[in-house]
Amino acid sequence: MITLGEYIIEKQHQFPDATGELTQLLGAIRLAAKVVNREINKAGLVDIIGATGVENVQGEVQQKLDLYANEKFKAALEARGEVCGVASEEEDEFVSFDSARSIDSKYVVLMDPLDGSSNIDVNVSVGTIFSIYKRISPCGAPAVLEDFLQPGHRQVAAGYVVYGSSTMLVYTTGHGVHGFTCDPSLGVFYLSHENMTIPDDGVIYSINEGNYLKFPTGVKKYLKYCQEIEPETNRPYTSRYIGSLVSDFHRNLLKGGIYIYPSTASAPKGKLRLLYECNPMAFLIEQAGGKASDGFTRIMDIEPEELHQRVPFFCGSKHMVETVEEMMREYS
Ligand code: AHM
Ligand code: MG
Repeated sequence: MITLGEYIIEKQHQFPDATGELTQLLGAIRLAAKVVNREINKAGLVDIIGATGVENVQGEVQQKLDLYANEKFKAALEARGEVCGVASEEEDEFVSFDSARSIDSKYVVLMDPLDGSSNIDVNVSVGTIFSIYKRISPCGAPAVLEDFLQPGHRQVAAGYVVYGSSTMLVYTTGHGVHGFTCDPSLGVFYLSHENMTIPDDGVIYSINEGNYLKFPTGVKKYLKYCQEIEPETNRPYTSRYIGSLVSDFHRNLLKGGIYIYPSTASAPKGKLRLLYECNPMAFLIEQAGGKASDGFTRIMDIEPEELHQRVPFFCGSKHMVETVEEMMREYS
């Protein structure tokens, strides 16, 4: 039985210039994940579910647990002093940590502290997504916006926590994708899924088909392709959509499949955020052997222009993403 902490320390040698800072940082994320997990598990018991009445920067109503998760992750990251700043889906601006120790640190974290939070009230899995970069600005001064606006291929690490039927933490540092399952009686994450890989072909497609009429033609053609009967290619595929990115991603990673949140007539850039959701998931899926694209371009090659930038998202099994990209090129 290898714990997450032991595993991270054991793998430090993969980084020739390792100083232990990234290990500490991942430790802070692990701690916050446990705290948030405990609170989510109580969601039906205490008066913590339901909207606060506050809207976040995207104009969406925040749930109390969104705020709770945001505060816990920020506090854990600030306390360890291994991060000079954090940008969160729940906050308009990035936050720089200005203690003497923090401004000397070389990492920034971008996160969606509680993704899919509309699912909490109905007891469906939600998640936390995180993405870690080395800062561009010099150490010794507060973080600046440019530290956060880096393309995904510069990520040092990324991962998610899925608060599901069991709670799992899955991460990559660019050396494969590894999953850890929490033993709730001990509050310890144990290595359960080492070197996760996604099959090149899958039979699951995940998309909010209610928006069908607003989709680009390339996506409509692909959905029809998924539904055609052709036993040699295992079609028709199976439709599975939880509406909680982390959970849909996690299932597709294990079983093979594709997740799509395309542009729509009313949301030309899609819904998901490049920095908090798409880049970390793209890093993970590529490390697992899959692909992530905006329909035309590799997600991790997109140069971000603003913190809350949205982007269409096609992510999953390599051949499935390539097929929909072909249709996007042909019809869109
Ligand atoms: P959120 O960050 O506000 O929770 O929104 C992101 C979520 C994803 O988890 C999910 O895949 C998607 O929004 C679902 O959107 P829709 O309800 O439009 O299908
Ligand atoms: Mg989100």
